[in-house]
Amino acid sequence: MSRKLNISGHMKLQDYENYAANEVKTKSFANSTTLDDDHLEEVIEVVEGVGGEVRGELTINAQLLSNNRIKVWISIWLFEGTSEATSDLDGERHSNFLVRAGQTVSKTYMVYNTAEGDDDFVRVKFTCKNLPA
Ligand SMILES: [Ca+2]
Ligand SMILES: [Ca+2]
Ligand SMILES: [Ca+2]
Repeated sequence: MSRKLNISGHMKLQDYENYAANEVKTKSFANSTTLDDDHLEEVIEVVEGVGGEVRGELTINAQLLSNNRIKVWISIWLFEGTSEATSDLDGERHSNFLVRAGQTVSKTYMVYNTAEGDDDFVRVKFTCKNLPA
């Protein structure tokens, strides 16, 4: 059992500002790997900061299952505080989905600053392809 997994997308971050323009940044990511019995699982981590106050962290975990299916788990965390290195977690999202053999699945996830209710956000858009190896 062997499949090729292509993942590509981007993370868009916004640092909301009261009296100035909001600060935004986009970080792209792409990963191509072969999943097989020796390499059943692939982990992608993306970390980016914006505006001196906001940091987005993304983890994608993809695992090869029976019948050439690939299960994808995604976690997104939004930190906001007095620096981009803050440990103040203000929003998070966790989800998972299945990509069957030959399928292409596109997803968009929004994470807002739910702790403080302002317009900071981390938006992750990406596409997963489960291809023959
Ligand atoms: Ca701000
Ligand atoms: Ca700022
Ligand atoms: Ca905060």
